[in-house]
Amino acid sequence: QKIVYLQDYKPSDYLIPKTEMWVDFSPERTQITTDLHIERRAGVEAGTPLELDGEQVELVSIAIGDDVLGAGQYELSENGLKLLDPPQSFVLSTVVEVAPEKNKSLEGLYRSSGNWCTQCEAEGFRRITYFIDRPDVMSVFTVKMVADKDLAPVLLSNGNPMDKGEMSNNRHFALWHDPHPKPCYLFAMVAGKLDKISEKFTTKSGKNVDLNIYAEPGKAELCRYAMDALVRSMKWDEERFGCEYDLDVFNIVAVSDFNAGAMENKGLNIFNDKYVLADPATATDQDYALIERIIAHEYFHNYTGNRVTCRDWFQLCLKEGLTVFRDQEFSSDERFRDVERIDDVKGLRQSQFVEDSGPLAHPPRPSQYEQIDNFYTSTVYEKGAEVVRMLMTLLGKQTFHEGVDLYLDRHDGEAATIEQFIKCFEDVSGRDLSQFQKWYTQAGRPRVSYSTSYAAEQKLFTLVLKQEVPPTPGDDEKSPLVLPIRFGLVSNNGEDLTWEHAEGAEVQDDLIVTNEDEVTVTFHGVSSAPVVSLFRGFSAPVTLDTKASLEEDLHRARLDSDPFNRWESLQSAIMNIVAPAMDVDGPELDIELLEPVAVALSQTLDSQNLSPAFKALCLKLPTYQDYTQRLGQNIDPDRIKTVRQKVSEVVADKLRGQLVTLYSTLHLPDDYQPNAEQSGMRDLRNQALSLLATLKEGQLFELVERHYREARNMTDRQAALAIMCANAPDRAVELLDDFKRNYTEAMTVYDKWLGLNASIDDAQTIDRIKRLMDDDRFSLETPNRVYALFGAFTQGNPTQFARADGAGFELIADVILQIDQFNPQVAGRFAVAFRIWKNYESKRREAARAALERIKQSEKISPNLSEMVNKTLG
Ligand code: BAL
Ligand code: ZN
Repeated sequence: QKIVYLQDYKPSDYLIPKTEMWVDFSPERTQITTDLHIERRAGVEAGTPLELDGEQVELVSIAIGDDVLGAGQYELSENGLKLLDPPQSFVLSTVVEVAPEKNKSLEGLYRSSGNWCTQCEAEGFRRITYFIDRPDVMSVFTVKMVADKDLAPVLLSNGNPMDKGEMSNNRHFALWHDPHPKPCYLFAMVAGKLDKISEKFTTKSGKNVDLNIYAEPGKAELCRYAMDALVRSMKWDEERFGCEYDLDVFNIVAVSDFNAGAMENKGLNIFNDKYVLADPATATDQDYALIERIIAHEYFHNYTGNRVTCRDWFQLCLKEGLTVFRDQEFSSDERFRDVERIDDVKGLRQSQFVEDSGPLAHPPRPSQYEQIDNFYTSTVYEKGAEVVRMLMTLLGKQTFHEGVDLYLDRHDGEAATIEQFIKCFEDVSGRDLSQFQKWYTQAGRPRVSYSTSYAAEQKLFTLVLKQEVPPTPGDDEKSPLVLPIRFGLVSNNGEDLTWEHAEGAEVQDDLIVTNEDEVTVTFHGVSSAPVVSLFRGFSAPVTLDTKASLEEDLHRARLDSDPFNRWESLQSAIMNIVAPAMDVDGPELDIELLEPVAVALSQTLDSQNLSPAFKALCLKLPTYQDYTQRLGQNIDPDRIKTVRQKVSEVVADKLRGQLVTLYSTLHLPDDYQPNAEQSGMRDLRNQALSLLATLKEGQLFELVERHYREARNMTDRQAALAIMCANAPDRAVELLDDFKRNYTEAMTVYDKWLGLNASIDDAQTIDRIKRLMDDDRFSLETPNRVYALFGAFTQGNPTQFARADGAGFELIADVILQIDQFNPQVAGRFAVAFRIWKNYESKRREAARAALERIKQSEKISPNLSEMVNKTLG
């Protein structure tokens, strides 16, 4: 396969400042007539050929001005067309036809539930027409859409609506013009039968904007929460980042067939409908929070991504990391900041840390790729966001915002790079950020260890910090990174101790900044021996070696003023006690050691100061993935499961009275609201029940069943089902039948039912999944069905997916191969399920290898899948 290298970047020889399209939709074929106003870039030699990208489009005619080109005047291939000696400045007119009905890859122009829609990022526009399909070629688009009035009463594209009208033969048209030059990956069209809800928004400078959210007929009312989130996002972006909306309309369309979550096309966001549609009967609190966040994320791209875009796809994290950071900040401002932070870090560890520790490790800005579709990863997104957050920590909020302002101003309307982004922060702060920039270019994360000592007489506290970045595949030489370490010195009674002065590193207020392998920081004038609290708020994405004594962990867990480290220390205390027993050759779990942890948890639950949402997080004991990360190798999922079950039982037994009281006395208002406060209360109540149910007592299962039957919202109903699936598979199967009969009319709920079925940890699950694949409403062609069923299986059911007999791996290999025939993006994404295959104990390792080899040896696998499998095999 062809590898693309960052170092080979050169600007395009030709530019397309203006693009005019005429799109004629009909059920059989869609015809696209395009006028590209092309100019040779200044300084490029005459006679330089022009190469236009084009795939799976059928060329009907081609002309330069009025001259129709004959077969000898251009070269046509599977990947595009070439003009050997084009003029300096000219209009190239093409007519092409595409077949959206047959397009199951969901890239380019396709149909979803009868409606036409597009997905162009990263390289889908070339499946609509011939173009220079790269992000640094930006064009002003005007689009005329024509369709049958009954088939497609709604016709939408980017920018502002300019005209519309009737035509002969029951047809009509709409004309759209987007005044902002944009790369073609931000192009979008939607044509079809859709209902909508509308709102008005007045920007801070008084501009009126029409907001519309479109959904399939009958579903528009389910878009109310998304609309509310959109209005709040627009306001927040003005207040926090000064970004004001810049078109007359902002449209969102929810479609039911979509590979990703959503897409930030200029003025016309297209969404996977599971991130738009919600009401209390069908969506959980978590669904609502995700909708809020993704609506915000796509909207925020209007500046960070659209107004300033990426020079090339290596810079993907320039827009994604920054925009994830912005959506995380939005959620933190709208909800509980500390709880959001913990949730985000849990997510980061669950996906990015795992990616970073395996064969697919790569930097936020990679330097080579085969298929860019495979690089929409948690490293680019979530680690990219962490790097931006570190910039803010390092420079302070005000200087950081000055840097962002400068970036958005200096590069408005341009396609930028990470270097240009960083330069803006150097310019506003006067700080040299060249070493900091390595966070973008180096894969892997530092392991930080520390030791402390205290000299009472001199009142001297000494902290020795060491960082080491372990090698990642193909990259053994690592440099130390700049670490912004928020910290505190926690006294006996939990107060943060002060110091007179510090030396050995840059220390200001509660921030240590170091860029060395090893540093000794001395604090003078510390009045008593502290317990140090490092990386408060998870101020850098590192692995902190927690060789801390249990006492230190428990001290922080009870008293740290930083909620993140309070939660972190509780988790760390449990992991330190439990992880050794999970090792294949490890000791038995000593349950006595869990006693003080249970006491700390109990005190947490009793606290009057901590929020229900925070308490709920503390009740979620370390996850399967937390332990696999800790163990690193020789993983036996059955053993991890047995030990985790034991830990839950012990803790539940010790907290039994408290949990029962909590469950029965925590009352919520009758009026369901998906806000942070109510969500936290529901979460705490459900976590209490969840922990109790691990005791596997009949009476408790009765309580779970009652919770299901009396639930007045999907959050509680789904929680009850999940608890039953995890603890009593036989009873769960009965409840799932009831759930299917009574609640799964909405496909979003049907998907929950699929996922719950796939999460059951018993030997019948693989057969159950195979039966579900034959269900009338299941289809491999709809990504949401695939994510629901197989996502829940590969991520939420490790013991069955990684069965020692290899049946789970074989099932997923079969599914990936089937999907790859029509949707390589989704197939490639699913291959990440195998990314920890080398970490299993030998039997499972060999079974996973065999499944991967089978995929690799299969005939005609896509380039997407091939890249993923080859890299995973290593
Ligand atoms: N740009 C792809 C979808 C997203 O990250 O917003
Ligand atoms: Zn994004």
